Amino acid sequence: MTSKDTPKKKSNRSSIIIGIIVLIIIIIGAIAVLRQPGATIQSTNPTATPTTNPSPLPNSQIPAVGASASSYNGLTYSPLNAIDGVESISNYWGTSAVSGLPQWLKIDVGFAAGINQVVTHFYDGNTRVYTYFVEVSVDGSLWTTVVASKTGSSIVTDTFNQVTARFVRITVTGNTANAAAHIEEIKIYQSTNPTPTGGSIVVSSATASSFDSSHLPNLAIDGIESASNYWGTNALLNEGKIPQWL
Ligand SMILES: [Ca+2]
Repeated sequence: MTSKDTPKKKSNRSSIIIGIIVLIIIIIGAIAVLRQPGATIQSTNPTATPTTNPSPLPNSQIPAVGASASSYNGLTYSPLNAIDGVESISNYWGTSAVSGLPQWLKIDVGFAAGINQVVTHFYDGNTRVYTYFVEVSVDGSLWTTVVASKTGSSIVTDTFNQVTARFVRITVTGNTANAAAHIEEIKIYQSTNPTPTGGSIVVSSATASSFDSSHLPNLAIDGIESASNYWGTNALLNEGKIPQWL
């Protein structure tokens, strides 16, 4: 005779089966939760920390020690207003429209400095476009153009190859509002990231046995190669005859 399970054995087996089913449901439920889009799953491959290229250092400003101009419309619009650090439509160098254009503003930084950038804040109380060019000079008499004639409004940044100069002169030749020049502030900078090329080295000054007043020694190292920009001696003077050294 086949023995039949007692009711107690049946009950135990049912409990085990129910327990297994509940466990399976719990496991399936857990997997379903982990597969939800919002579930947090620890990555075994964390994203690498992004690296950024270091930004180049900003150019450093060379303080101006003096300013003069071809003209100005009374002391209220003195050239010194362009270097007083105040950038405001009520504080600027300004000429009279009666005087017309062109008009220039000359900035003196006090020594022959390396200059590679000029930032000009033109009067911008209303819409207007100025036409201008920028020159530099070591001695205030011989000028070299570093920014050819162009147009600009409000704040304009002009960057060029670094040159040695003491003076910066900006000449305003046009203004779409009236025939006058107005500059709230002008700032002069030198590069803090010199990039010599071709294996050359940067030299900061030059001296010579003698020189003509228009052809100073520093003109031989200012980076400008031009028939009007050179060190030269005066052959008409005994001290200027060869031999000469630089
Ligand atoms: Ca000012």
